[in-house]
Amino acid sequence: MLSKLKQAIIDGDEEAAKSFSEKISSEGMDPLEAINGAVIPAARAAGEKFEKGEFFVPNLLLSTDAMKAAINIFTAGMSEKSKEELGKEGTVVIATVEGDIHDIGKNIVALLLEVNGFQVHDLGRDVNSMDIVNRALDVKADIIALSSLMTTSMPSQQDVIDMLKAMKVRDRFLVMIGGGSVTEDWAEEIGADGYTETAEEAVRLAQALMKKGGTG
Ligand code: B12
Repeated sequence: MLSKLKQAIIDGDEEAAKSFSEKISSEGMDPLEAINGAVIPAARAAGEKFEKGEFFVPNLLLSTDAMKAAINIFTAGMSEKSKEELGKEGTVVIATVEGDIHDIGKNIVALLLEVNGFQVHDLGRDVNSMDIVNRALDVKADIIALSSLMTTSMPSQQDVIDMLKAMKVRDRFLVMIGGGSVTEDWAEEIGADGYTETAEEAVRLAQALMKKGGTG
């Protein structure tokens, strides 16, 4: 069933994706197992097809819709369960940085953080750096998580950190960065507190950062 869901997402068949997701949910599979087993691999496969020239933008948009529909079905069951846990682990402000509209990976990171007990303020995509800083100050975030999929938008991750420094509030926040174009070296160069390649590792990083130096 997971492979059928994966294929439906790659094909951009939203109705089939919904029906397989509902079936998987009703059979009682752990939603995270379903997301990791079908949705994330489908996102990767669609991305690879795009890079090889087998897929065009309309294909990707259909895949994205099918992906979002599946994630909505899996998270419907999770939200009730996680409500009482919400915020226990810490507060995160997450965004795709200015100049970048890619949000599939960021949405997965936000979702996994939330189901793992973080209170997540998802500001969306192409978000102005100052807006990110202001919201982090407003909600007294512990962590600022910044996603960037393009080399052209990576400097916006640096902007956020530079603004925190200029406002003399850098030490109030833990900053983690990620997204397709980001590397460990970049994280070091701009003075981020951490980087991971996958959403699952992002949760472990957030937990580790909170243990090391939660800002309260
Ligand atoms: C889907 C896609 C699109 C979709 C986006 C739909 C959406 N709502 O997101 C559409 C078609 C709209 C699109 C548009 C464009 N795209 Co595009 N797109 C992709 C594609 C194929 C897949 C990206 C994706 O979703 N991957 C799947 C997710 C799950 O992976 P992910 O984002 O990397 O996230 C994972 C990790 O990185 C991590 N993670 C993500 N965020 C964070 C944050 C933190 C804090 C942490 C710790 C971890 C973390 O966890 C996630 C899950 O494991 C990539 C190619 C690729 N293979 O990556 C190109 C790609 C990113 N796009 C690219 C480009 C150039 C564009 C356009 C400029 C194209 C154009 N000429 O118009 C526009 C962008 C306009 C803009 N201003 O942003 C280039 C970027 C090149 C570069 N390196 O700079 C790529 C690499 C394609 C290529 N090879 O040329 N794109």
